[in-house]
Amino acid sequence: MSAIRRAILAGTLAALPVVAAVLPATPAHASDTLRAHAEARGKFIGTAVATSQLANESTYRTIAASEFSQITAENAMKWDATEPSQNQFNFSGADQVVAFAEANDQQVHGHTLVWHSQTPSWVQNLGADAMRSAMQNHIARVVGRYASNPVLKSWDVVNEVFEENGSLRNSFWYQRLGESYIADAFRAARAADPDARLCINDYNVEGVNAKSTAMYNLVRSLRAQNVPVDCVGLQSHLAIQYGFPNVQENMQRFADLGVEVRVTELDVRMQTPRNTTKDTTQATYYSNVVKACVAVSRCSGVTIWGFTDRYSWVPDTFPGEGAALIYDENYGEKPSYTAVHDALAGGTTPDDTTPPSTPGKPAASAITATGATLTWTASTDNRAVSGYDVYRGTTKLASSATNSVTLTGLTPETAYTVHVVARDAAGNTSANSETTAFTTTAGSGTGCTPAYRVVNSWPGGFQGEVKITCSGPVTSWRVTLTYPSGVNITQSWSSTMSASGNAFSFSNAAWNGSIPAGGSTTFGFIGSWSGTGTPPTPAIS
Ligand code: 9MR
Repeated sequence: MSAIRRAILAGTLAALPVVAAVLPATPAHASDTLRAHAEARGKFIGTAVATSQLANESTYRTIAASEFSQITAENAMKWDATEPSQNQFNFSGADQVVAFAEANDQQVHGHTLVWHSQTPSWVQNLGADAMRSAMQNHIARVVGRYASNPVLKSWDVVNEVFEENGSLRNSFWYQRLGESYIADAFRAARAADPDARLCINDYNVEGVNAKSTAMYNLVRSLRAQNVPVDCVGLQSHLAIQYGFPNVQENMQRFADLGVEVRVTELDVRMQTPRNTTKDTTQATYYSNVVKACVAVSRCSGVTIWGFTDRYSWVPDTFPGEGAALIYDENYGEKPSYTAVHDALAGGTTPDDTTPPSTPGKPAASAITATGATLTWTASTDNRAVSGYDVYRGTTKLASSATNSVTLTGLTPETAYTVHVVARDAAGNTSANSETTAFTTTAGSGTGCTPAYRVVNSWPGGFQGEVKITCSGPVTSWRVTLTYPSGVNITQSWSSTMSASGNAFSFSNAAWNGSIPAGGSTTFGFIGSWSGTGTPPTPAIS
């Protein structure tokens, strides 16, 4: 136990000297603080801080100062705090955080300049040109204020710019200014402080998924255009009930773009109340995030979003959930504290060497020309199953955090024999599940594009046509038209038709299955429907 922790328990905090003075020189000792171990590894360990607790609670202050080498203002640097009315700046909270860091030899991470939330309505109501100017002015003033201060050398320039599916968030910024506001914000921040590391920050981007891939693509494209994006912030608001994402793999792909990666807002919530099992799982999550950062050299550190369960955003936002931090409500260290400590110290807990149990044999359903859904009985693990990988032989087809996955991008009319492997956060993998075989249905053919048109229509009926054009040669094809209800295809030519509900599938006739590279063929049909006017348009697959 460290001197600081002993002092906290003994109630002798006031007697402690300024924290920087008690930090040991590297190498750190097993009993040292989180920050001592992090510093020995060249990483930071951070916490979000709230200004009212910094001002009013000495235990809070002492832990924030002694255990962490980096702090982030939980709210005090957001737009509603720093510029509540246009050009009326208020830096009282922000200055308080910076002064605390200066006094305790800490770094500050600036959070955040451009966000759709906690931004006053006066900004949201501006027209495009005025909004762009207000954004640039805000960045110039806020970043500019601390540009010469060596403790504040990184900023979340834009925060949460993506929707969950990876498209750009339809925020007022995007609606008024389009995508360009992102590049403009980074350029303004660079101009205001050429030495600060400039980050794009988001949640649900910890593992490899659609949203993190969109972020990856945006960072790559911005950097290719010389937009100054230096760093990617992975917020990491995790929950033990949702499984552990493939954090290290994701961090590494960003690192391979040449950007700094940082965990900016780590917490691991659970359904309350706590129990030993949940605490143990939570500790594993904390440990694995820290270990991933330790393993990826471009990961600069991990910031936890607060440190005590006494103060956390989680219960207000997710009723029934909480206990997400590493100290309990009375500032007692939880197993997650030990996990972070040991992960930074190099691991004094025995490594987890127990693999998950073998997953059940996958069942295939919803098989199409290019996809299928697999579902299997979940594995169990001594700690927690962090995810599953689906293989065809030795080729990994997909990964999933749950016991189900939808495969995409398969080849039509092809037999697949697949198995599933479970893994845990320590990287242990289960034995292979039993294999399952399925065959994809016929598609329109590799590289073929069907073009649909209505040739002619009359009240209650129409004549349709599909022209299939292929970039590569095919020997068979199939096109499915799925209409809204009320449409019936009564007759077709140059194809063989089968119907299933409102889905009408057209396969090649014996004589027109072969289409050469660059060639095309056309089939037609007569439809009836109950409405009037323009015939309904089908979905084409
Ligand atoms: O923890 C912050 C909480 O006190 C605020 O009420 C809330 C307002 O939106 O923001 C919380 O912090 C968020 C952070 O700024 C951005 N990422 C998500 C965090 C948790 O909601």
